[in-house]
This record gives sequence, C-alpha cells and structure tokens, in this order.
Amino acid sequence: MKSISLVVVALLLGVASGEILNKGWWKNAVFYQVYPRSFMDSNGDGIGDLKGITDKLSYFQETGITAIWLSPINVSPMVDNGYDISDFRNIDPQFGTLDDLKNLIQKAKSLRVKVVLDLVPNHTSDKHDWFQLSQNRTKNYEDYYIWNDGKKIGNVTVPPNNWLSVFNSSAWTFHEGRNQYYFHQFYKPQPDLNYRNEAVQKEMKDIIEYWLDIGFDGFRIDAVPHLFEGDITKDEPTATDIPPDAVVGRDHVTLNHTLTKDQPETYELIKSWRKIVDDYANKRNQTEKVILTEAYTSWPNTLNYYNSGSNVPFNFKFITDADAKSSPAHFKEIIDNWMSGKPKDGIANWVMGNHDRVRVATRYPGREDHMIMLEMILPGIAVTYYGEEIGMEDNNHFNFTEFRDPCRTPFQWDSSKNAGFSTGNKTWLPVNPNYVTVNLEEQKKSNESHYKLYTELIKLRKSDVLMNGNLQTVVLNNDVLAVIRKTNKNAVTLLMNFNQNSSVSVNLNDLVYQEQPEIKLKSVGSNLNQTSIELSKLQVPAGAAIVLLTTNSAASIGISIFSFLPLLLHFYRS
Ligand SMILES: *[C@@H]1O[C@H](CO)[C@@H](O)[C@H](O)[C@H]1NC(C)=O
Ligand SMILES: *[C@@H]1O[C@H](CO)[C@@H](O)[C@H](O)[C@H]1NC(C)=O
Ligand SMILES: *[C@@H]1O[C@H](CO)[C@@H](O)[C@H](O)[C@H]1NC(C)=O
Ligand SMILES: *[C@@H]1O[C@H](CO)[C@@H](O)[C@H](O)[C@H]1NC(C)=O
Ligand SMILES: *[C@@H]1O[C@H](CO)[C@@H](O)[C@H](O)[C@H]1NC(C)=O
Ligand SMILES: *[C@@H]1O[C@H](CO)[C@@H](O)[C@H](O)[C@H]1NC(C)=O
Ligand SMILES: *[C@@H]1O[C@H](CO)[C@@H](O)[C@H](O)[C@H]1NC(C)=O
Ligand SMILES: *[C@@H]1O[C@H](CO)[C@@H](O)[C@H](O)[C@H]1NC(C)=O
Ligand SMILES: *[C@@H]1O[C@H](CO)[C@@H](O)[C@H](O)[C@H]1NC(C)=O
Ligand SMILES: *[C@@H]1O[C@H](CO)[C@@H](O)[C@H](O)[C@H]1NC(C)=O
Ligand SMILES: CC(=O)N[C@H]1CO[C@H](CO)[C@@H](O)[C@@H]1O
Ligand SMILES: [Ca+2]
Ligand SMILES: [Ca+2]
Repeated sequence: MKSISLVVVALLLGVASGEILNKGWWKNAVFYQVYPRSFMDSNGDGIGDLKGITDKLSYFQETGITAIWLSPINVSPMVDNGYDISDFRNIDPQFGTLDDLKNLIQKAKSLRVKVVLDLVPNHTSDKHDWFQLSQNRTKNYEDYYIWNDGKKIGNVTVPPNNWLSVFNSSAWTFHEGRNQYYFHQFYKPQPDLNYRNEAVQKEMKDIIEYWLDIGFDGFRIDAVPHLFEGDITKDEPTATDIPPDAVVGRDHVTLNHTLTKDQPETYELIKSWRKIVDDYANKRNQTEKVILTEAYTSWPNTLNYYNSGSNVPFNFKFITDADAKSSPAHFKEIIDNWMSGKPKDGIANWVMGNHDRVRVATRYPGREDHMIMLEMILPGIAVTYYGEEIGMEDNNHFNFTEFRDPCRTPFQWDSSKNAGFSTGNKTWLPVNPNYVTVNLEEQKKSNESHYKLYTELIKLRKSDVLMNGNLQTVVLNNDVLAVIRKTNKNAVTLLMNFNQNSSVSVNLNDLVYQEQPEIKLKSVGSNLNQTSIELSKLQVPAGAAIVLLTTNSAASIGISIFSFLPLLLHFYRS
C-alpha cells in the first residue's frame, strides 16, 4: 500500500519534475533598453533594424550588459511607434524578418547576452485581424474588445461614461460599422483588448509561448495598470488636484482613475503569466524567465506587482518623484522608501530613463554620472536606456511632431555621417548635432569618459560587497549624499556632492572602515586630485561624485584567527 502511494507520488512529481535553471540570474543584472528604430540601421533606409542590433551585439558583451530588452518589433501600422500591434507573431518589415530575429537571439545566446521582448498586451492596432473580425461581430470574436452601445440622451447617443484617454479626449470612439463605441486607453487606432474574455487570455498565453519558443528570456510588459477596466456604467470622479492649464472633461489628468487603472484583476493576470513562463521553463529544464512590468503607480500597487510574480516592477521614482532641484535628503527618502517598502525577498531596481521621458542627462544637467553611479552602487538591478552610458541628451535642436521624440534620436556611435547610425541620406529622427563630440568611439579613446565610468561601474558590481553588502544612506553637511554598501570585509561608498558651486568636506570616520582608502571611480571632470585620503576631512569637489573603497582590518584579523582555530583545537585535543 505504502509503496503504491510512493509510486503515485513519484509519478505525480514526475509530470512536473523539470527544473528551472539558473534561478535569480537577474538579481544583480544590468538591463539595457534598446529602442530598435534608433539603435543601428543596417540597410541605409534611416531606420534602425534587427540586423543592425545583431551587428552590435558584441558591444553589450564588452560593456558587461546582462540583458537587453527590445522595444516593440511586431508588425504595426506605427501610429504609436510600434505600440500598436497588428500581428503579435511577426516582425515589422521595417525591422526585418523573423529569421533576422532568430539570428539575433542565437548570436546573443552565444555571447551570453539575454534578450527580453516588450509585450504590449493592453491593446492592439485597429488593423489587427481580431479587430477586423470583432467589428463585424464574427462569431467567437464579438467580445475580443470592449464594445458598448453608449447612452441615449434624448435623440443623441453619447459614450457610456466620462472616461478619458491617456492622450486626452474621450476614451470611447464610435464605430459606424458595428454601431457601437469601443474603448481605448491610448490613441483611437489602439482599441483595448477585453481581458474579461477567456478567449483573449488564451490568445495571449499562446503568444507568450510562441515567443519563448523563438528563444526570448522573458518579457517586459507594457502599461500593465491599464489592462482591466471597472464598471462601465460608472463615471470616474474628478481628480483632487487639477493642474491649472488642464481642461476638465478633456484632459486625462482631470479624472481620478479609479475605474481605468490598477483594477484588482490585473494582478491575477500577471500571476497567470508568471505561471505560464515558469511552467514553460520547468517543463524544458530551461533558464528562469524574467518578467519586468511597466507601471506608473502607487506603493501598494507596486507591492502587488512584486507579489504577483513580477521580478522587476520598474522603479521610476528618480524620473517621476525627483529632479535636478531635489535635495540629498529627498534622494535618501526615495531610496529608503523603496528598500523598506519592497517585500523582504524582493529585489530593488532603479530606472533613470526610458522612451517616454526626457533623458537623464537632460533632466539632471551635468549630473548624469551621479545618476548612473547611484543606480549601479545601489543594491539590485540597474536599468539603462540606450545612450545613457555615453551621456546622450535629448535632441532639442529640432521641432518634433511628437512630444516624446527628443529622447528617441539615433544612437551616437562615432563622429562620421549620421553618427555612424546609418549610411542613408536621412534618418527617421534627426541625429543630435552634439554627436561630433558626444559619441561612443570618442569616449572609448578618452581616458576619462561617461562610457569608461559606466564599464568600470559594471565591473565593480561583480564584487562581493556590491552583490551582497548591506546598504546605508546618509546626508552629510546638507550637500553630500553618501550611499554605503558594506560587508564585514570592506565598504564601497558613493559620495554625491549636490552642490555645483563649492567643494564640501565630509567626515567619514564613523561610517566606513579605516584601512586602505582608495578612490575607485569619479565622475567625469570631477577635478579630484587628492594624493592622500583623509577620511576625517575628505574633499568632495563641487558637483562631483566619487566612489571610495575601504577595508576592515579587524575582519582580516578575525579571519586569520578563525582559520587558525582548527589548528589550536587540534593541539588542545592532542
Ligand atoms: C529535466 O531534468 C530532469 C532531472 O532534473 C530529468 O529527469 C528530465 O528528463 C529533464 N527533462 C528534459 C525535458 O530535459
Ligand atoms: C468580417 O470581416 C472579416 C475581416 O475583414 C471578413 O473576412 C469577413 O468576411 C467579415 N464577415 C462578415 C459577416 O462580413
Ligand atoms: C433631436 O431632437 C431635437 C428636438 O427634440 C430636434 O430638434 C433635432 O432635429 C433632433 N435631431 C436629430 C439628429 O434627429
Ligand atoms: C482618488 O480617490 C481616492 C479615494 O477614492 C483618493 O484617496 C485619492 O487621493 C484620489 N486621487 C486623486 C488624484 O484625486
Ligand atoms: C493632455 O493634456 C495635458 C494638460 O492637461 C497636456 O499637458 C498634454 O500635453 C496633453 N497630451 C496630449 C497628448 O495632447
Ligand atoms: C520651433 O517652432 C517654433 C514655433 O513654431 C519656433 O518659434 C522655433 O524657432 C522653432 N525652433 C526650431 C529649433 O526650429
Ligand atoms: C543620397 O543622395 C545622393 C546625392 O544626392 C544620391 O546620389 C543617392 O542616390 C542618395 N541615396 C539614397 C539611398 O537615397
Ligand atoms: C591617458 O592615459 C595614458 C596612460 O595612463 C597616458 O599615457 C596618456 O597621456 C593619457 N592621455 C590623456 C589625454 O590624458
Ligand atoms: C550656485 O550658484 C548659482 C549662481 O552663481 C546659484 O544660482 C545657485 O543657487 C548656487 N547653487 C548652490 C547649490 O548653491
Ligand atoms: C585639482 O587640481 C586642479 C589643477 O591643478 C585645481 O584647479 C583644482 O582646484 C584641484 N581640485 C581640488 C578639489 O583640489
Ligand atoms: C504607460 C504607457 O503609456 N505605456 C505604453 C502603453 O501603450 C501606449 C500606447 O501604445 C504607449 O505609448 C506607452 O508607452
Ligand atoms: Ca534599416
Ligand atoms: Ca485595458
């Protein structure tokens, strides 16, 4: 009897007894966001493409990047730069072919660079087959989207509620063919999928498995707070603090998004996706898949994402909650809040920029190195937006049609035509004219550059103290933020002087170990020329950031006594 049940148990386990390998590979990772249109153009049409990225894969390996994530590459009418997908299983011809992608992934694997796909599940393009079938009520597809009759006021039909699109104006558009409104959180040609329909959930599961078959190491999931909507018969309340220039009834900021953001069902959906990727890896004994989620949201909701299986609920606090005027105390608060607020076993992450935001070098003028040093020295995951490693700035020399364009201009490889991005006669967005001086080739040659600093930081991250050390944040003399990582052997200290006008003297005696103080790294142009370092009055030059390493002499004594202990015991016994 007993042996039979053992066999049964073994069989049951056997079914699911694969193994997820290399668990936690992402915990100290550097993720790098590639914006494919702007990274490298292989065929001179002025638009970046997959072959271009493949040609540059060794760059990521050289630099020490763990994983790249690709902004959308799926087939798209490009109403919103690929965030409007019309075929989830194919590559937009502007970027190349499915074979190009397979080559990219294969080469990346051989270089040990992981590749993550941007999944855009909140909506499709109105050109997607599903929408074509849904708009004429083809059986099984009627409810793929969020359709509604609207309300009759007298003889006039109006949208069912007051919900507004993220890009302002009503989130409902009337469709003549179907004689109903459809809902869109973003642009009109981006109808929202109806995740309350099981068939839609099944479609997305199949799509996730499809891309895992192609070889992706995980997904960055776009706009998760917008996946579900609440009761359509209800209006959203007016927001409490409306900006003075906003138009009530038109602008998204004027409503409190109690029904169109962060609905509780979202977390169940993320959990189901976690399960899909885990089951997939488990069944095939593959490396763990990673899930990154994009959500501009509150603390409790961020915790929900952590607890639903998102490895990296993006931390945008240095984009949304701080700027160049923020004090060291404010930075400290942001860091401490994330560290104490995240779940105990959750991994912190730090994002300084992305394709929707002003670049970090433009938001923190002259302090781009501070911000990169900060994300690299803090515990957990660092996320780089392409070009941050060379201090690329927003291209504000042109009048762009889109408010998000200035941060999306081509990568600045060298000082040749089009910054080495394209051999074409024009590029889809104009290259920043500063490429003549701000470019990778120049920075590789230079003794002191943003790029050199970036690669040195990545090397330093591999040290035990930055992988495992604890964290302390201290404000010194009102001007300097100290970020200290410490093990019982040594301490790495980042000192950021927020004062651009004068150097500040700080006393580190009670904060760090005393032995072998060594300046490991410094921000570009920091003017640091101390020959002997005095921990009691260390000068941090105006606007500079430095990384200091010190050693615990007691720890090495401790270790030597400890290692003699067995020997002593041996003597004692004999
Ligand atoms: C996965 O590994 C287990 C042992 O850990 C082995 O029994 C199983 O056959 C492997 N499965 C595959 C698909 O390789
Ligand atoms: C509905 O639209 C699809 C896609 O355009 C088309 O193939 C199909 O024939 C249409 N069905 C009806 C009933 O019009
Ligand atoms: C709607 O009704 C009003 C009066 O009730 C009338 O003046 C108007 O012409 C009607 N409009 C349409 C489009 O039928
Ligand atoms: C939205 O409403 C909630 C209560 O339902 C309130 O706590 C919150 O402050 C409101 N937010 C805004 C932006 O109006
Ligand atoms: C939406 O309205 C706000 C003002 O409330 C404005 O700042 C923003 O640029 C508008 N967005 C678009 C896409 O027009
Ligand atoms: C951008 O357009 C504005 C108004 O149309 C104009 O005043 C400004 O000079 C333009 N800037 C550039 C860099 O062309
Ligand atoms: C670029 O411009 C040159 C000179 O005007 C022209 O000869 C060439 O055909 C153009 N190349 C492309 C790819 O359009
Ligand atoms: C760069 O460093 C090398 C070796 O340390 C030195 O020989 C060279 O003079 C330096 N160049 C500049 C421009 O400082
Ligand atoms: C630095 O000096 C400028 C003008 O010289 C002043 O506006 C600014 O407030 C000063 N900054 C600090 C941090 O003292
Ligand atoms: C370092 O040396 C340079 C030139 O020798 C000098 O201008 C600068 O003030 C010094 N910096 C510090 C922090 O002493
Ligand atoms: C938060 C957010 O807006 N994320 C993306 C969701 O989709 C829109 C529309 O396609 C994109 O523009 C956003 O980047
Ligand atoms: Ca191209
Ligand atoms: Ca939605």
